[in-house]
Amino acid sequence: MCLLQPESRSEQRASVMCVTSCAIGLGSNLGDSQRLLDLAIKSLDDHLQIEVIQVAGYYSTKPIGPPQPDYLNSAVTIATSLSPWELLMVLQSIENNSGRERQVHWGARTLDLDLLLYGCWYINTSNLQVPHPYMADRGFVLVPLAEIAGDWWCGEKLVQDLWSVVDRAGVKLECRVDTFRFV
Ligand code: A4P
Ligand code: MG
Repeated sequence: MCLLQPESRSEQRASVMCVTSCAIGLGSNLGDSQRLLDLAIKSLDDHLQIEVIQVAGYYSTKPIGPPQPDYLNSAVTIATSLSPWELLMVLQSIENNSGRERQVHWGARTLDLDLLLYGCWYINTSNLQVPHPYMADRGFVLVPLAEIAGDWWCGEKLVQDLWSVVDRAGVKLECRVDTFRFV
């Protein structure tokens, strides 16, 4: 799979010397969720300080939280020279561009982008906690993430070890993203 097209993009990124590998979780259960996930991944990759490395399959998942439609969830790994807080702002701006409204906690949404892992960093600030505080308990996060980052550390455990014990019921592969669907 090749997400990057023109060579000039690599050249533009050549000046980026200090990069960190990160994992982002994606979720959507309002609107055309498949297209919204495609667009979000493209928006990430279009950012000059972010390179999308791997894209997991898209999974339909049963909602956790108030009654609402099923979700489409996925995960990507990226390399970035942004700080965690700069990256969070980019994620929130992509969410906002999708028409995301924040009315109900854990309620239905066009797009949710969570910073799951930022290298091996532990972050516990008022607006950002990494590793994402609930990821170890969520099949909808760990099933796609284990596909592309099973050997990454999440705290003191490997992602694949968290995956092996999490409840994976209700998480069903919808499609693989072998060729990126540029929109
Ligand atoms: N924030 C803190 N740490 C992070 C982080 N690591 N990544 C803060 C992203 N944001 C982080 O998020 C609220 C605040 O969390 C942000 O302002 C940010 O400063 P939000 O996206 O505005 O609200 P939210 O998503 O409703 O809350 P929260 O607690 O992030 O919920 P989650 O954990 O994202 O869960 N069921 C299924 N099947 N699939 C899903 O994808 N998602 C949720 C939302 C619930 N149920 C789901 C799914
Ligand atoms: Mg969120």
